[in-house]
Amino acid sequence: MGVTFSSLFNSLAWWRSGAPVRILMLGLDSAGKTTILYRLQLGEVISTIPTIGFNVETVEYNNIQLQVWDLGGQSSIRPYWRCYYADTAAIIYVVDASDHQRLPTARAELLAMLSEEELRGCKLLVFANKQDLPNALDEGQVGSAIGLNEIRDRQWSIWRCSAKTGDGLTEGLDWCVHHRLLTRLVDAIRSSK
Ligand SMILES: Nc1nc2c(ncn2[C@@H]2O[C@H](COP(=O)(O)OP(=O)(O)OP(=O)(O)O)[C@@H](O)[C@H]2O)c(=O)[nH]1
Ligand SMILES: [Mg+2]
Repeated sequence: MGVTFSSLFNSLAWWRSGAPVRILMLGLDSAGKTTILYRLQLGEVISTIPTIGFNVETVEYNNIQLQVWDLGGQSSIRPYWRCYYADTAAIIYVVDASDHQRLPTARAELLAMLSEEELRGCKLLVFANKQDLPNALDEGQVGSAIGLNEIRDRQWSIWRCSAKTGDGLTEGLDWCVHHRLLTRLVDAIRSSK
């Protein structure tokens, strides 16, 4: 079928090369993005203030360098998200699963973002965060509320998590990282035909 070992090898070599994978973390203000970022990087919960601008950190995960950009989610800052879209491998969209009232806003912002040309085909990982709170909706309920089932033009997945306890975060990242590797391999196979 014309697949060369060298193309597969090159793909794996790229994966192992240490070149960071650029990931954007977006979501409404107070969804828990900065808490997740530092929980992933430091393994602990830090006390946060609303992000004005962005935080960027390199998170090493399974020997892979993820360059995670955590953008402020306040409504006045959201128009600037698009300045960061170029060269994004994956989006992590964080939703406060206990904030039922703002789910329609979370949905509108997500769908607006996904319609941007620069993010075409970009994988989408959604975290239904704050599962430690008693009124948190589960991942199925959050997914329906933000319209995930209507998304047909990209791979997506939703995971329930709590940045406070750490539950669910690595499962979500696993999905992201494995799909990235699979995509690279499929691209390598296609280009070798
Ligand atoms: N109970 C609970 N609280 C959380 C969780 N994750 C974040 N928080 C709290 O939610 C508040 C907002 O968290 P941030 O991480 O600052 O939210 P953000 O999405 O970065 O907000 P912006 O920077 O304004 O966009 C903080 O008080 C966090 O401690 C969680 O999983 N459970
Ligand atoms: Mg923040």
